[in-house]
Amino acid sequence: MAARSPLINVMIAAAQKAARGLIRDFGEVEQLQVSRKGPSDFVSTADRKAERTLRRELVKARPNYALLMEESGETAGADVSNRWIVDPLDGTTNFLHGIPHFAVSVALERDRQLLAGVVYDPVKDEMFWAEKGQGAYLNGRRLRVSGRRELDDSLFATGIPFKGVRDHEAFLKQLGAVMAVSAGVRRLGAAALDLAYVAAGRYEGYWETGLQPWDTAAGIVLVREAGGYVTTLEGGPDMLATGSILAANDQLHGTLGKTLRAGA
Ligand code: 2AM
Ligand code: CA
Repeated sequence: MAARSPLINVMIAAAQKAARGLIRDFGEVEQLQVSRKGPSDFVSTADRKAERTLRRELVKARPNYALLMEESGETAGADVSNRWIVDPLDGTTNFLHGIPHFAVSVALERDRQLLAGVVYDPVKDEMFWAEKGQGAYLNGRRLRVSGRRELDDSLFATGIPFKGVRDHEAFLKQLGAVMAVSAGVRRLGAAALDLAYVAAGRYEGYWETGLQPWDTAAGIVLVREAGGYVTTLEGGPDMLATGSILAANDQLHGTLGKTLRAGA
């Protein structure tokens, strides 16, 4: 069993507590699917409740840290070097539709560097966690990105743009380029888990644009600590600021980037 630092223990405990509420609410969502209006108000409430739980737990453990959270935005802290970056419910559309693939994502940024990340999928009870310099883990098992080096054996994940956002034409070109040379492309709808799956060697790589910092902050630490590379689609370092992400194993990061850019 891997030794967890006090910091990781705080993050895991907070994610687990929020996830307990989400699982209860997910049971209700499955019942509400048949109503005409659907469960959307109920899901917004579940999401906000999970965020309140995370805020309470994280503030209790580290009272001075700043927070950036999906629902409530930025909260300044007396400690200017530490900031939690939190998504209480990543994969909201899945949750809303009764699809059991969503996660709680918690990252810590210190002096503007991502230091630790936890991504918890409560349905599968998969706790992904990583701390800079300490490796990435799934529950108690050390993670390593996949060793596949050929595109035609490789499975990739992405996010498909939807109504009202992003450049659909550019995405279709990227997808066309990757589907033509790979073993397949998946779209499971939770960015934090897509990154965790790259860290776990389940996918060789993942790309998406139009994301928010809380979608990717924890997952970036996971991929790096599992030996993978993370950049923007263009190969730059500003994933959180641009919302553009390209994560892959060390063998294929460059090749995936070239394939995507040639497609665009
Ligand atoms: P969410 O479930 O927390 O909204 C799906 O492609 C991924 O994009 C999910 O991780 C989703 O996070 C994220 N995403 C970011 N911005 C979004 C938006 N405006 N609408 C829907 N999904 C968004
Ligand atoms: Ca999200």
